[in-house]
Amino acid sequence: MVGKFIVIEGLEGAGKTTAIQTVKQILNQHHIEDKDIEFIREPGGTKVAEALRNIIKNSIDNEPLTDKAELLMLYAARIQLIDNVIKPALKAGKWVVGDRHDLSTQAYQGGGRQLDSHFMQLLKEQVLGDFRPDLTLYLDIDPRQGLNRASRRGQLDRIEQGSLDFFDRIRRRYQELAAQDKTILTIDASQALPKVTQQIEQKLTQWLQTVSI
Ligand code: T5A
Repeated sequence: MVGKFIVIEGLEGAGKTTAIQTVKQILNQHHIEDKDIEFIREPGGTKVAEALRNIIKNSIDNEPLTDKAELLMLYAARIQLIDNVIKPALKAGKWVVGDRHDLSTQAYQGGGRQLDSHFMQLLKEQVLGDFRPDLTLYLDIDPRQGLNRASRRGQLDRIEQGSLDFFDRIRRRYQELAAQDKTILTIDASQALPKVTQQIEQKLTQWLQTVSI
């Protein structure tokens, strides 16, 4: 059996955590049991990657993080996770369900931080090669609505404190990339939770019919 790598993407408060539960239920309905699914999040998912997550989200002693340092830490965390967790799981026939992956970097660091596109492309190629998710569900939401939801959860972290312009650029880049890539399916995440769940169920079920399980 060959496992597949499914990723949930979107801005803060888009509903990724909730969507992952829906994905799990749909996979279970297709006889892919919990023991055959590895749930991961980025940045994070290994001891080293979780330590980097903490620095990326909070910095240390308010030391300013440069945009390039942030980018390099994200790729360091990602390759730790890919080589130590994701690839071994896929090789063992498991399914991997991820909360964010490289599309986040393209949107946040590429679109949001406006880092040099050649440098980003080179880094991506060198670190990831041709490794990519089989399917990405992109939860599209206006950052005003998403941040409003996220702020109800408590204090906003270093990245969440970015300007609305920053988040508008991220959303635009997500939308551009989703429009160019057939493996990225867009979900309208502005709707009430039952409607969002319904869209995910429908799109994922359709996709599962196209892959051999
Ligand atoms: N980052 C990450 C980068 O900059 N580059 C990268 O390459 C990567 C990988 C990670 C941070 O790192 C950045 C992006 C992030 O800033 P994180 O905590 O993993 O941080 O991700 P967040 O997006 O911050 O996680 P959130 O919890 O904010 O977002 P979720 O998971 O999308 O939202 P969720 O499901 O927890 O929902 C938030 C609230 O909204 C409610 C939920 O009940 C919850 O209370 N909600 C809804 N309410 C009404 N209607 C709906 N449809 C709702 N859906 C959810």
